[in-house]
Amino acid sequence: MAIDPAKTRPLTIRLATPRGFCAGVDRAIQIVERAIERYGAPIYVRHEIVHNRHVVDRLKALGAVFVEDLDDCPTDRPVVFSAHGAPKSVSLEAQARKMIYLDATCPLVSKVHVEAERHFESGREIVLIGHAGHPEVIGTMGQLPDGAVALVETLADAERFQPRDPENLAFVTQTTLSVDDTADIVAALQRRFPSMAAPHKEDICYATTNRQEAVKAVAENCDLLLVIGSGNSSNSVRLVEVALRAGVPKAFLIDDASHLDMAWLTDARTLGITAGASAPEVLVQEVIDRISQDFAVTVQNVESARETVSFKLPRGLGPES
Ligand code: 10D
Ligand code: SF4
Repeated sequence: MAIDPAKTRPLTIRLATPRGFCAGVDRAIQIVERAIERYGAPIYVRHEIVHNRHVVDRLKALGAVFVEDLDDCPTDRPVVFSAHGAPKSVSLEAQARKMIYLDATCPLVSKVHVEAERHFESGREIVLIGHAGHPEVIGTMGQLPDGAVALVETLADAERFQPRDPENLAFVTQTTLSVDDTADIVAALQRRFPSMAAPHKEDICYATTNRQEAVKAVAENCDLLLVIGSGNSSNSVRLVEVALRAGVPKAFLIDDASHLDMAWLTDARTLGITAGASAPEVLVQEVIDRISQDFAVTVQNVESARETVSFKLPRGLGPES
């Protein structure tokens, strides 16, 4: 039998660690699973619990119904709010309708909500660095009255932002931003408004920071880098940008192995792989398995940080209940 030369071609896969599920995603998925166990199906979920097609499809099969608006939920079924957070008006509305609701907002997003509220109570105008239209940004802005929070998306926005009172400003950020872009935006704001109050520590969360660092660590010598994740996942999209900026010639975001174009690997010797914070690890393994059918693969685990963070489930859904 003739040997297929492609199958004997060596390919090194540099696997970024940490990658994939963060503690907030893990907790949010568990909240939906436990709610289905406890209350039975259907359970309503306001917005995709996390931005991943596979996670959403699996939970749909278990009995979750995903909606964008509380108005689309019957009042006699429990509703879960997604990990990205929701405006205050949503929980107030659920209370007014006497609905059972479970808040799967990541504790690190809730922490930003609390920070913004404290600044507001101290009379400060708040700058939120983030992406317009993203549910986390809508949720954070929605913690406070209209006009209390000004959105800054880019360095250009930071340069032209005109506060009501330059001496009475604070900033907070979306948790899943590019660490490097945000540092530039913060530097511009601090140059213009030296007294601006800042978070104690970065609002960009540990998982976002670690996944971006891990991409930088695997980038060296990579001909191509694949990020496993869905197109609406902000933190996953950022990983593609980080790879390209670190000098990887090509980087793609793919949902799963079925979206892998083997032509991308034609001249590749070294391939980087990572996964966004909402992408299940099984999808990474399936991509490696698919590539191993055509190449003599060596997998190098490149570990740049160890993660030990985990979050408790809300009362009533945890192990004590
Ligand atoms: O779009 P994204 O990166 O904010 O969300 P995703 O659901 O992909 O990942 C989890 C991140 C959350 C919930 C925001 F903190
Ligand atoms: Fe929480 Fe960070 Fe994960 Fe978002 S990416 S859910 S803030 S741990």
